[in-house]
Formats: sequence, structure tokens, C-alpha cells
Amino acid sequence: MNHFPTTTERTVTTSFPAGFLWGGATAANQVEGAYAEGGKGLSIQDVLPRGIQTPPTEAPTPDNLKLEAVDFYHRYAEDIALFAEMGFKVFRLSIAWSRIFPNGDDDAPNEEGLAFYDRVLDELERHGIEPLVTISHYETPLHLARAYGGWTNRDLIGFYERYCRTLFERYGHRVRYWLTFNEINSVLHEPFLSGGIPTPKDQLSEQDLYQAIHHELVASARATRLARELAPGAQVGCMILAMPTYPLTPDPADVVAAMQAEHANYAFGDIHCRGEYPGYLLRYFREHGIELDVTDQDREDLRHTVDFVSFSYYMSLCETADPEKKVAGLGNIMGGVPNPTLEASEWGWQIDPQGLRVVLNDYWERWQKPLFIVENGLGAVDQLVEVDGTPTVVDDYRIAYLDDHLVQVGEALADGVDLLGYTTWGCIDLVSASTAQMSKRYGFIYVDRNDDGTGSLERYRKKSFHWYRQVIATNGAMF
Ligand code: BGP
Repeated sequence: MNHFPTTTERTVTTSFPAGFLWGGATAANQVEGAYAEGGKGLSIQDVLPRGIQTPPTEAPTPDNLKLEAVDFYHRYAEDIALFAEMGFKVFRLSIAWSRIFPNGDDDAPNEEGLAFYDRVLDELERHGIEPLVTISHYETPLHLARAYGGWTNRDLIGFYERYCRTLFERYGHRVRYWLTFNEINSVLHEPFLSGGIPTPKDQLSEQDLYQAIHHELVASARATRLARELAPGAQVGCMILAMPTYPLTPDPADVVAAMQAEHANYAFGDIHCRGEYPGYLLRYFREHGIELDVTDQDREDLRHTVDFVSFSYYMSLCETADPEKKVAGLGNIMGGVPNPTLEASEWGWQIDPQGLRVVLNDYWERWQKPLFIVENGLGAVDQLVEVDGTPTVVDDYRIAYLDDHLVQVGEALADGVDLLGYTTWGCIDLVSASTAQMSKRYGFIYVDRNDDGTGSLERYRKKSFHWYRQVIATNGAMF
């Protein structure tokens, strides 16, 4: 078995499948801006000026970069034209729930919000780019957080279902790929960002947290059921924050610790793919005195399993059973123990291209559902320079990161993994989720906006823009 590759060097020449969906990904709250235009209500993001680092503010404050973000709301046509220039086959966007239902619990949708996404979808269609829509991407309407306690409240299932019904009725004939909740497992670590749960993390009981998770899982399954009814041909996927967890040492106790850490994430995929709670999670509930309110209808709803599994991948983690070796986590919401063999990005996210292959092989073998990589990329500080009189960024580090990861995607394809597509995160620079700043950039397109909010919002092609266009034009033949 030692013929399997152990470096990032490609050892096989399997090509990417015909029709492979190359593209990029964004989220409404990180690109759109126009936070109070078009009848939009407030979302939790409008009161998170410092990302996940400090508690929410009472009301929107001028230092919140997401209020204007990169102004996709007004510049979507220009941006989509740039995506088309790169040859995108797919564009992942989220719909801002509070543009459609400003308070979340409104009786009727906001027509202006719906019309905005009609225009965006028209533009994508004009360029032959397939939309991939995230229904809820860290942007719960603020009213649902404040008045209902976010997803801890069962009423949110009904509000979400009404929202999904509206989306499927309006866009179901033109959107094939839907994701129910962005990184659904992240609620374990960031209950407000991910689940609109206002109770501070250290005061939130596991009972309430898992009840909220249960409500989201039921809502996700109901969305899948509804899509089958209202949007035949639609493909619904779950979306998981993937982070393969390695044992820190070969000590079997570390191996078990890593397995258990991984279970916390697997559970979300297991329920979405198998339609019921896995035994290891039921055991956890028993041993921690967690008794969920689960109705017969919930059980029946959960049986509506997803068509595919999507995930984000940025890094791997280690786990250990030894409390002395448990050092504070990386700059990521999932914690974990740093891997001594890996380099890290400027934000402490450890770079591990082979980890992507581990995830692809592992998820495929575990669930036997088509996979979709809907986030991957390098957050870095970029320097705008002039080359031959044209402003650009010479982002060789980003090209190297993506290149190394795509080599590993090729390895997984050669192993027979069924992969629908690959959308890099933040294909255009956007406001970072964790830091709420501009300076952590992911894009192929540079946006002139600074952390202090200044900047012209002009767009410039980076070196990686031209590289990615080649990747797509050759359908990944260069890997
Ligand atoms: C994921 C989120 C995205 C995105 C990305 C990068 O967890 O789904 O919204 O922001 O991470 O994170 P950051 O912006 O913190 O660098």
C-alpha cells in the first residue's frame, strides 16, 4: 500500500470529470452591503462589527464593514461579468433571509428583496453560470434572535420552512443546487453567529444547544422534502465545516480522542445522509443528561435525506487525550491542537492540502453521496501594486495554496470519489466572517476597501485571476 502518494506531488493523471462545476463562493452578508435598502430587515451580522471576537452591539454601528461590504448589491452585474471572464461554471451565493422576510416571522415576503435575487439570477443566466444557493449563511434575521432566542426556539422551523417555500416557488425552476445551512456544525462553537442564539456561549446549556441543533436538522430535512415537492430536479445538500482531526500521537488514547472529536462533525452528515441520530450521539446525550424534545413528525421529517454533501475545507486539526498537551486552539472557531508538522497562514490556520484528500475519501466512503467542495482558499494580506501600468496583486502564495489543494482533489478523483464541483471561498474580496475586516482577503478580484472603511470599491484582477481562468479553461488538466 505504500504506493499511495504522501506528498502534494500528483502521482496520477485522472482528469476532472466533464461538466465539473468550477467556480467561486460568497455569502450575502459578506459582499452585498445595502444593509437597510430594498426593505431589508436587520440580520445578526448587522450587529457584529468585530466578527466573532466581541459580543453583538445593540444596533448597527458605523464601524461595521458589513453594512456596505463590497457593494455587490449595486455592482453584481460588474462582478458576475468578471466571474464569467474567469470562465465560472457555478457561483455560490447566499440569499439574505432578512431581505425576503425582514423580521423572519413576517406573514408575507418582501417583494423588493425577491426581485433583487431575480436580477442576480438573470445576470448569471445571461453568462451561463449555474447558481448554487445557500439558504442560510450566518445571517439569521436579528428579530428571530432577539425575540425568539434563535434556533433554540421550535418556532424557527416554521419560519424557515415558509422562507424556503417562498424561495422554491420563486426560484425553484432556475436554481438546481441548494444548501440548507452554511457550516451547520459550527453552531457547536459559535451559537450566535451560526444559530442566532443570543445566550452567551459560556451560559448556554448543552441541553439548549442540542435542542437548537435538532431544530435546525429538522428544518433542513423539511427544506429537502419541500424542494422535492416544489422544485423537481432540485438537488439539496447539507453543508459541513470539514476539519479532519488527526491523533496528536500514535497513543491509542489520542486516536480515540481524535475519533470522538470527528464524531462531533460526522453527526451532522450522518443525520443528513441516514435520516436518524447515530448511536454515538445518543450515547453522548444519555451520559450528559440531555433529553431532546423530538416529535414523531420530527422523526418522519429527518427521513428526507440530502442529495449531496457539501463542505468547506481550510485546515486539519489534531486531538489528544492528554490535558497537558492541549494548548489553546488556532485562529479558528473549531479549536483543536496545532499540528507540529504544518505551516500556518497569517491567521494561524494550518495549511494541509492532503487533509482535503482525507476529507474527500473519507466522506465519500462514509456516505456514498456526491460531494461538493463549496469553500477552500487562503486568507492573506494582499498588496496592490502596478505591473505594466495596471494595478494588480502578485498573489503567488494564493496560487500555490490552491494548486496544492487541487492536486489532492485530483488524487481523490483518481480514487473514484464522486465530486460535483469546487468553489473557492471569497472569489472576490469580501468582509471576513471571523474578523469582520477586509484585510483577510481570499479573492481573485481585489476590492479597494480598507479596514477603516475607506477605499474606492474599485475591482482589480489579481495574478490568481488569470491562473484560475487557465485552470477552468483546461478543466483542471494542469493538475
Ligand atoms: C467559513 C465561512 C465563511 C468564510 C470562511 C472564511 O467558516 O462559511 O463565511 O468567511 O469561513 O473565514 P474568515 O472569513 O473568517 O477567514
